[in-house]
Amino acid sequence: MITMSMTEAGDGSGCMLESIANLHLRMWIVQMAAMCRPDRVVLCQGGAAERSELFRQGVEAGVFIPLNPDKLPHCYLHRSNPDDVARSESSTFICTPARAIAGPSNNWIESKIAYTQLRGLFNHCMAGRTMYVLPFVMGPVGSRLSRVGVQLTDSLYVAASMDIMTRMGDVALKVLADTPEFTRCMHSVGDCSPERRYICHFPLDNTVWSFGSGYGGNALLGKKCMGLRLASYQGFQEGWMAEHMLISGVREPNGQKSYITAAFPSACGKTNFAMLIPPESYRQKGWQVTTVGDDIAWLWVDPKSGKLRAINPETGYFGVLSGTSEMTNPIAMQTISNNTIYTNVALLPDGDVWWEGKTAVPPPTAIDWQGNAWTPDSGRKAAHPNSRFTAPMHNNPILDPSVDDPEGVPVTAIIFGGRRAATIPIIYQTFNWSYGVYAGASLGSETTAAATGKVGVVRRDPMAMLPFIGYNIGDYLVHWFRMRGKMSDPPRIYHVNWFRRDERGNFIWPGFGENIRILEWILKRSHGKAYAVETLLGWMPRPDDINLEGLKLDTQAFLDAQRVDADALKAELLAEEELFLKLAGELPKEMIFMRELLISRL
Ligand code: GTP
Ligand code: SPV
Ligand code: MN
Repeated sequence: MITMSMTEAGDGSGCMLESIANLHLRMWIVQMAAMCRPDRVVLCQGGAAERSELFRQGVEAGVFIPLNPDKLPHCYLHRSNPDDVARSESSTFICTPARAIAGPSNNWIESKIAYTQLRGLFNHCMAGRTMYVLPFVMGPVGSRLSRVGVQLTDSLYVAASMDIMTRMGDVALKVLADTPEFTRCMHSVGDCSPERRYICHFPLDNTVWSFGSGYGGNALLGKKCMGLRLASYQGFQEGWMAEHMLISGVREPNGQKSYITAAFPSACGKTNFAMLIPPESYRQKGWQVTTVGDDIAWLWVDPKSGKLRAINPETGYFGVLSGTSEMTNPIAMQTISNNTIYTNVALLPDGDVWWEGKTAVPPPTAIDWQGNAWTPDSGRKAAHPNSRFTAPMHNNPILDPSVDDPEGVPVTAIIFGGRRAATIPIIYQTFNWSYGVYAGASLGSETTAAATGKVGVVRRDPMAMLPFIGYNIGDYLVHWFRMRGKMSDPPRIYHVNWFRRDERGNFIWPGFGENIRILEWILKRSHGKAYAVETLLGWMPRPDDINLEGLKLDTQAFLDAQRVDADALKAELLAEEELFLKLAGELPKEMIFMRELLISRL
């Protein structure tokens, strides 16, 4: 960590800048500092000593509350501004010279106008504050897809979080060398007011300017902004893909190891699926799941093998706490046992933390996520429903050994899934790549607390990417269809729904670790070793093809959960119009063909 005081030197000639060899970066920092006028500029170089120092400063500033060092070593609580607890999709913009590049699914501002407005907001916004310079690499060092970003921010919380989530510090300056090719990520929390919040992406300039929020996806600019919105546009231009997908490894009892990716919308189960612990009976047989990533996959086709390969560009998890427990996700519980930031959870008298779902019995007293005294009968939640952890992936006891491999992992199957109380079965396989892309593109899911707005409304969320496609959604879908042409052995594509409910409103499928039973069929199908029956929607397992042994769910109940009601499916096809109409002229013709085929089967 190198600090430069701007109040004394002020001419930008301090020792901090001299330690940055890259002149493009130096010049950019000087320009941005001249606009924001911080009192100090601090270059983060990475490493354990610097991490301790960031937290020490954060505790001093009241940004972090240290937690019980015996129960949760090196863990901290952060309380965000109560108006700043989730991604703000209405404040998120794609800024390009012409509306057509952003397409019909994004908020758009003409780029020159956006820069002008933003300069007004950023002007002198860091007076009295420190500007942290955070160079980072997304992706394993040496990978063909890895890229460097540099975030400037006035938030200590963001600096400490980026240190966990990315390969941050000197390593990035080394990879950058003297090229001008890095993503310029400009960030200030401003005054955190939602009216003055703008998360603006400039795909043509490889730039993000984010103002007015300190929350995860709005503020950790390597993640959704660079890792998905800008990367998806770069992938479109360069022939690869950036997707909202987990990546995991599965070893079968015969020793065969395969990798799968899965796209579920925000707060629909990616982290849980990526950290899946199979039930005892499966573990005894030798089933084992390992985590490569839990949120973002960058994918390309290896020209030699014709296979799709994936890397996880991140090094940490920004995961949902609500509902996370020793019962549902013991791997996450272990991962967050040390060196973790807890955001918007309840604080217990002994310096431990709590959130709804952590234990069946709530604690008798706590301080809630906003800092007020709380008891179980105070009539409100102790933790925010979108309370989150920021934890290093190397804490994960089932981390896949290839996470740092620049060559990534080969992908055998792609799974799409949403949160659907009705209509959609637990599992089906799509007939081919094109129909699989159609199934992903027409994915519907109930909205969650991960984004501000109403919760529980079904919306179309193509590939779980609706909020994250950084360019025209029509081009994005065409890109998906075209990727097939590069592959000689494409992954098989499946659709799952862990969230179907019975007439009493209970989840039918037990979910979590038991999802391995579905994964077993998926892998067998992908390797040509399992049967299926053809249905309207796709291929489905016969009742005997899914192992239900040891579950409360019997064969009939499973069949009920798999049932596709023709009327409900017709209504579903109508609901898809929401997306189709919006897309209008941009809709790829393959989408129309696939939909017509489905209608004719109906
Ligand atoms: P983001 O980080 O927002 O992208 O979310 P995510 O997709 O990683 O979702 P996550 O795994 O954090 O799960 C979100 C919520 O869904 C949690 O409350 C989980 O407990 C719940 N959940 C996850 N998997 C299952 C499942 O198989 N069945 C049921 N019923 N709930 C699940
Ligand atoms: C999501 O909302 O999909 C998340 C959390 O993973 S955030 O980083 O805020 O995007
Ligand atoms: Mn996510």
